[in-house]
Amino acid sequence: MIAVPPPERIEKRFFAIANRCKYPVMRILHHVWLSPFCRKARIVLGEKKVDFEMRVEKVWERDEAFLVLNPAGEVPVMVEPDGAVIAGSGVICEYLDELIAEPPLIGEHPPERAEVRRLVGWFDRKFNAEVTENLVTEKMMKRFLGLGEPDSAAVRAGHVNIHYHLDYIAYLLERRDWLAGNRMTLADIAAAAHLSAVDYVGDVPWTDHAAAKDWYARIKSRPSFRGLLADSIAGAPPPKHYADPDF
Ligand SMILES: N[C@@H](CCC(=O)N[C@@H](CS)C(=O)NCC(=O)O)C(=O)O
Repeated sequence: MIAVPPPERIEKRFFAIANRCKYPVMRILHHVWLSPFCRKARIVLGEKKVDFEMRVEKVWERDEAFLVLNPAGEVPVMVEPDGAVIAGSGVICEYLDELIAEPPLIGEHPPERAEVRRLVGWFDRKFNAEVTENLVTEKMMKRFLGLGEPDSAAVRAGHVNIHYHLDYIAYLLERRDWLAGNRMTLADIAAAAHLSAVDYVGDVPWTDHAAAKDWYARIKSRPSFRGLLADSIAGAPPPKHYADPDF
């Protein structure tokens, strides 16, 4: 007699096959070059040892198919092999940390998790507004989008502000091995994602900030960072030291 699987198993298998036809098998990360938020998601995917493909999304074109994925019109957006859409860097990183246990990137205990999230917010909001926007967005995004010359007052502000942030990194590292505690977490990844974008435009004053430089060298040497270091935008390559482990 032929053993017939129970209906719920047939149903599961049917959906697995149907999904395979309908959706790509690989995880896809929609991104734009030099976005610190996309870089943060890329490093987390690397730390979790997850294979993924990257698709450049011209967010400024407001493509309808992309707006269906994320009505906010922002990258990063991750599409899972089963078609599930995860939008926003914070959501993607939390989702991956819940989905794949090792290595834990948001900490184990509530106080540790609170400190990781405080620092992720620090870099994604404060550093972004005071440094990344003033240097990377002004210099690169404006150029690519044909929005004119960088605002020199904004660029000057970015050059001044970055020193305070590198000092703050040194202050934290006098007390801990990594930014949020004694292991590497999403706080380090968020900070490094922003700094790597600023480093791409050659605007991180590493020589004045030895402690921050040593910490960045540790992150830079991780396999999860390799993809970022290989980035080279046509017509705007990074400075030589960008990919160099002994920068
Ligand atoms: N809070 C969002 C911010 C993402 C974000 O600002 N993405 C920018 C690129 S760096 C974007 O897609 N901007 C397109 C737009 O605002 O139209 C996140 O963490 O993912």
